[in-house]
Amino acid sequence: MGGVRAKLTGMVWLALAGGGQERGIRYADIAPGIDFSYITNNHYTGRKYFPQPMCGGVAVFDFDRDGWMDIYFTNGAEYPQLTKTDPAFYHCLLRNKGGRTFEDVTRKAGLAGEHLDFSFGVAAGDYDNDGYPDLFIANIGPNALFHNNGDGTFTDVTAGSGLDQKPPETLSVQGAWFDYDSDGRLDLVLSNYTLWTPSKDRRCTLEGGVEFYCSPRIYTPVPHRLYRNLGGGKFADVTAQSGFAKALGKGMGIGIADFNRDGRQDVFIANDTEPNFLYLNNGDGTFREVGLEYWVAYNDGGVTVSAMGCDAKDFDNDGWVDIFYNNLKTQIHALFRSLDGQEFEYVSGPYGIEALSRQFSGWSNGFIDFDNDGWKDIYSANGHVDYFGPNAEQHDTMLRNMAGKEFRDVSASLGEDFMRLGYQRGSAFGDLNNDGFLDLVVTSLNRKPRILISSGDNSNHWLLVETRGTKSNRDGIGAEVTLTTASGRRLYNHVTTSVGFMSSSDKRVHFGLGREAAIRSLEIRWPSGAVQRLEDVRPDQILQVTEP
Ligand SMILES: [Ca+2]
Ligand SMILES: [Ca+2]
Ligand SMILES: [Ca+2]
Ligand SMILES: [Ca+2]
Repeated sequence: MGGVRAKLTGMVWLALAGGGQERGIRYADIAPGIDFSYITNNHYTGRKYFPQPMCGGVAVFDFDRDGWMDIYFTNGAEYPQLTKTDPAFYHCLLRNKGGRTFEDVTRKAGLAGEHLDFSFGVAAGDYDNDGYPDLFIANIGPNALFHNNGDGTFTDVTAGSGLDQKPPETLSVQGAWFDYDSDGRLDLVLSNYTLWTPSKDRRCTLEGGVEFYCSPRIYTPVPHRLYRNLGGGKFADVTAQSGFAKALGKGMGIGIADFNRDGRQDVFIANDTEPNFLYLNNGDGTFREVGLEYWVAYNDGGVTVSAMGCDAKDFDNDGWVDIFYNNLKTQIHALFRSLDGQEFEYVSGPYGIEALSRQFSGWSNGFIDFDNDGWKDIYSANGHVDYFGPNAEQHDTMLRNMAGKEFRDVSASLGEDFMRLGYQRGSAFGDLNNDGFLDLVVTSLNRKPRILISSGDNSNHWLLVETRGTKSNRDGIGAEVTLTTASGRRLYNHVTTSVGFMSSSDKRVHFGLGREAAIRSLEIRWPSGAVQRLEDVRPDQILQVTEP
């Protein structure tokens, strides 16, 4: 018997190895070993205020430019006055001291956010091109821009910047940095949700007076906003003249990409209970919203769903950027495959997403190649909106991309720390220990966040590309990178920090190379239009590339 089992085990191992299934990746949560007090605190009391389920934004970014990605968390506030009356509502900055140890430097950095109200998304981007990444934070009331002073401290420079301007009572969820007019300065697109104040909050109750979170459908949609970076720390609200004012939505995640490959940066915004928007950049300062004609406004049933976070990357390696967004349970997470940038096909059914996502309520997410096989997988941070019934607490999911043909759920193989049940919300991706394998940072309502380090080392090769723009914005946001392996396999990715929901990820462009140990060429198309070609790049390194 024992011999038979051993033989079978050996055969299974060989079969898996032959099929490209590498030694298993597992994630270990290192947060319990780090001295920090941050807990995602949405002030849950049973009196259910509408924005409360959205709490715990995350940014993975290298604020001190020492080459190690740091972590920033946003936090809630006390209802109904919306003040951070207690340090339990403060934000948190963790400085990465070499990949495994982190130090809480929130106070030193001036990033506790004690003067803000209930905060949602955070977006990292170097808006003034001084080399140090800055932070934009979306809030219920006034939003906030924090300038990175380059000495470990940040200053709130919102007042007078123009980003302090938004229509009264507008609840903002997420900002995203991108350079829509290619002038080398990062502009900001802002997803807004609705008009809301505590005094306008509607109460929804079950028999016996128990409250539940009301459907967003009872709240009014609003336009998303576009702010043009004028330089000198000033931004102009160009929502009306850009065409953004025409479409009213309830914005959640923002995906930045050049969907039709005309050299201009476009914007996808997932809307909750409203049609999704795809804004194509006309190149003259205006956008046209084409969600309907490009087939991304609705799911395949032609109905609106509770679209949450989103990501825009090329998952099937055909060079065209695809779209994913997650959804509440029973509503199916949505995968849209780009058909040569002309329209999108809803492929959740044929790719297996429909069956695998039905029982999950997803918030943040991302196309990440967690196993470095060259195919971007789909991660989703899960947990229901409300606290009732079975399956309210959920675990995250990792859907493995099987050679661009279908997805398979490999969550259980990633270990107990990955499978922890909770009300997961924000997530950001990045290589925290610089081993070439992407790590995850995930918030969960009223819990300490998880900092999940990948075990890596499955023998697959990789490359991280760190772009530095000169004519283009210094971050290189919007740069498209095409990697061709020695065998001729072509892989596509682009620079963006806007991934998932309320979150901002490592801006370095990640490639998994599978078993291939040689790269024939790397082509970078910069936002300025410059095209740079590098030959014979060594894999398994963090490659810094400066725009010529
Ligand atoms: Ca750092
Ligand atoms: Ca594609
Ligand atoms: Ca993969
Ligand atoms: Ca790593």
